[in-house]
Order: sequence, then C-alpha cells, then structure tokens
Amino acid sequence: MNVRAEKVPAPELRLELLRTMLRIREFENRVAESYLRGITAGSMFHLSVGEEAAAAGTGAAMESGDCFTTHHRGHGIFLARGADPSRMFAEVFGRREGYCAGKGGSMHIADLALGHMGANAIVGANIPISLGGGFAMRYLKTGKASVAFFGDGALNQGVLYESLNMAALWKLPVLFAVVNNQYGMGTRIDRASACLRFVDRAETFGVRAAQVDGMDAEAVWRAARELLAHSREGRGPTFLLADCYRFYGHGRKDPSPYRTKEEEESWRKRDPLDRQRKRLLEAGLLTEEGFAALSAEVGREMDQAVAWAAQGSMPEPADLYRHVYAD
Ligand SMILES: Cc1ncc(C[n+]2csc(CCOP(=O)(O)OP(=O)(O)O)c2C)c(N)n1
Repeated sequence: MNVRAEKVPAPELRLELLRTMLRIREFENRVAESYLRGITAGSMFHLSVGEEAAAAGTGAAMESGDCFTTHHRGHGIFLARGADPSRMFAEVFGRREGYCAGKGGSMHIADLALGHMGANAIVGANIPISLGGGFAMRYLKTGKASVAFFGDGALNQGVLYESLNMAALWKLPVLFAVVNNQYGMGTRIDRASACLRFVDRAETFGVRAAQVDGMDAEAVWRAARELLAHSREGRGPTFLLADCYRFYGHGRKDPSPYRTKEEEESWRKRDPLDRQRKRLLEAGLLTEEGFAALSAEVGREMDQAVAWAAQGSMPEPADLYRHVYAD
C-alpha cells in the first residue's frame, strides 16, 4: 500500500518522538549496566537499542484505551505507552514494587491500566492474545484498537496467519506491528524465510499492509497512524513491517559473531535518535544546548528510577501464593 502523504507531525510531537527514543535508550543502557553490576533478577535481557523509532512512532500513533502485547524485546514499547521507568526497573530487579510484583521480570511485564496485556517470551504467542484484545474492543464498542508487537522471528509462525485470517474475517481492529530487526537470534531473516514479501503475505488475507523505514520515527508514526485509523473505522486489521536493527546482540551477553562489523556499522550510521535530532536541529525546533539539556534531564530521570528500584523490597516466601488467582 502507499501510505497517504501526510504533513510532518506537529512540532511538539516531533520533539516528543525524540524524547521517547532518548528515554528508551537511556533505560536500556541502564538495564545493561545493572545486569553487569549484578542487581538484576535473571541474566537474559533483550535490549531494544537501535529499535527505538519503531516503538516511539507506533506508540505515539496509539491512543489511550488501546491495548497491546509485546514480544520479549518490549521495554521500549511499554515506555512509549507511558510506563513508569521506576516500576519497570523494579520489575527487572525482581522487586515487589515492580509492575508484576517482581514475579514477571523483563520478559513478562504487563499492566492492564496502561493497556499492556503482557510481554511474552514464546515467539508469536502474544499475537492471538492481541487478536482477542481486538475482539474485545469491537464487542465492547470502545472504538479503540489492539496492537500486537512482534519480531521477524514470528513471521513464519503459523499462529500469525491463523490470527490474520480470523482478524480479517471478523474485521477486527488489530494492528500487527512487526519490529523487523533482521535477525531471530543468530539467523538472518533471509536464511529463515523462503519469501521476503511479508506485506504481500498479509495482503493475501485482505489485510491493509505497509512496509516502513523503522529507523525513522516520523515515518513509522505516519504509517501506524494511517493503519490504526483504518482499523478503528471498522475496515479491518492492518499490518506494519518496520525495518530496523538491534545494536546489541540477541541478549546483552551475545557478541553477535553471526553479523559482520560492516553491516553493524552501516545500520549504526542510521541511528534513529541521531536522525531525529538532526532533523529537529535543521528545522530550528531544537538547539545543541537544548538537546544536551534534554539528554541530561532524561539521564537524571533514569538514574533516579534505578536508585528507587534498587531499594525496593524482595518478595517474601508468602508472596508465592499471591497473584495465583484474581483478587
Ligand atoms: C516458539 C519459540 N521458539 C523458539 C524460541 C527461542 N527464541 C527466543 S527469542 C528467539 C528469536 C526471536 O526473534 P524475533 O522474533 O525476530 O525477535 P527479536 O529477538 O529479534 O527481537 C527465539 C527463536 C522461543 N522463545 N519460542
């Protein structure tokens, strides 16, 4: 599909996209640091550094009341949807003050108040949950949408196509949002997929679909906004393929020996934060001093969040029996 040519977003939104991406990067870098300092619960952290534009752009196109699920690399998406970084760090550190009382950790964060129906570590398993979210949105006549965020690794999972089919059949307001960082663990997408025409695959189900530069937050926002509007109007589900790159390995410990330095370098040159910063400088919406102040403010926010979370309380043995059933 051709995404309708839109005006550039309003100046406040352009700045907000930059701020959201900075917050995601600073958050993720502190998760990595905290892991190295030994204050995290668990040792497997999937960082979304490099993927910030996909999260910020789609997150900004969503509305309050929309629901969503994410894959295991979902910190950035939740931050873009209003998560409190202090409670996220607390969850990552296994503290009771975390979003899931420290029982979910990095890969299983959820918060229904913000529409987050859960991160999911089983590749593709969050997709049918978002399908159900879309059904609920329509059944309850909310006028809102449901978004499933997942990686390219899920593009060959059968459950995606079962969900696309059902969503299209029932014209459910679901956006299937693919954060295509080119690799599923150590396997590049063209070594896992017989055909790379994923947009065509979605369109086969009659689903409106678009592919976008996932290193460009404004382009992602434009495409996601258009697709979500289509779904909200009751015209059926939509599919967005955002091409991006993860700057770290699969987990923090993975040095990615399966990628060449040249490839990594060429994607790093397209850093989504730098791109938005330069764009705003050129448009006269930001100064170098303004950017330095924003970076410092975000850094302070994240430092305070880490400090707060690190002082949180550890679950007690009796907590084992809480949260098993709904209160
Ligand atoms: C059904 C299933 N198969 C295999 C795995 C092991 N696994 C964990 S992450 C991952 C790669 C996922 O790649 P992608 O969906 O592209 O997300 P990314 O990690 O690149 O963000 C795999 C294969 C799993 N968690 N679930």
